[in-house]
Amino acid sequence: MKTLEIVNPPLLFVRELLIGDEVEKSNRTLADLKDIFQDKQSYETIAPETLLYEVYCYLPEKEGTMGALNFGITHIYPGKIGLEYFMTKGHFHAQDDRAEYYWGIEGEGVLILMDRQRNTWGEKMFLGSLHYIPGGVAHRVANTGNTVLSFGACWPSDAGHNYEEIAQNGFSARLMEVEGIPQLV
Ligand code: M6P
Ligand code: ZN
Repeated sequence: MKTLEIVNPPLLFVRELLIGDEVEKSNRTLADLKDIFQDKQSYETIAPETLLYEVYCYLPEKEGTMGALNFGITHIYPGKIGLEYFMTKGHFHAQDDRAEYYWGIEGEGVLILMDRQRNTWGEKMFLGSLHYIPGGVAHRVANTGNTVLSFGACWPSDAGHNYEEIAQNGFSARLMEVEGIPQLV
């Protein structure tokens, strides 16, 4: 960066799009979420390469840098496995006390939260919804609508992802379509 120079920003965040040379993209398919959904029979009827969600991330510092912040936009496609909505893997943070913000950009969904006592609850997500996720609270997002659900996230670069606990024990409730509406059961 040159002193006194005024330059273009390295990133653009326009509606649901995060654009920049250093933005990294990752995809999650149904195969990546094997064992996460309850209905194994329905799971078998859907192609394993089906795209469930995409994450666009800007990680300005090396993962693990204390004091730095990561930024991401996630797009979850609409769909269900049995009565359970397409959703993210969900995680605690590896540094358990690290917090995170999520916010809704488009579509409809539910942010599923679970604390260390395994109490699970949800917050509705929609354009303009803002969600503070305290440390020690696992978080997962489900798309409950018929269109793409996009949400933003900002989290400390030293938070890390602890997927193992969720892979082993899951959340204590699942977001299912019951009598036509999303409910935690
Ligand atoms: C948000 C952030 C990311 C996370 C992504 C997908 O963008 O929380 O850290 O990776 O959602 O969620 P998950 O990693 O649980 O699949
Ligand atoms: Zn997180």
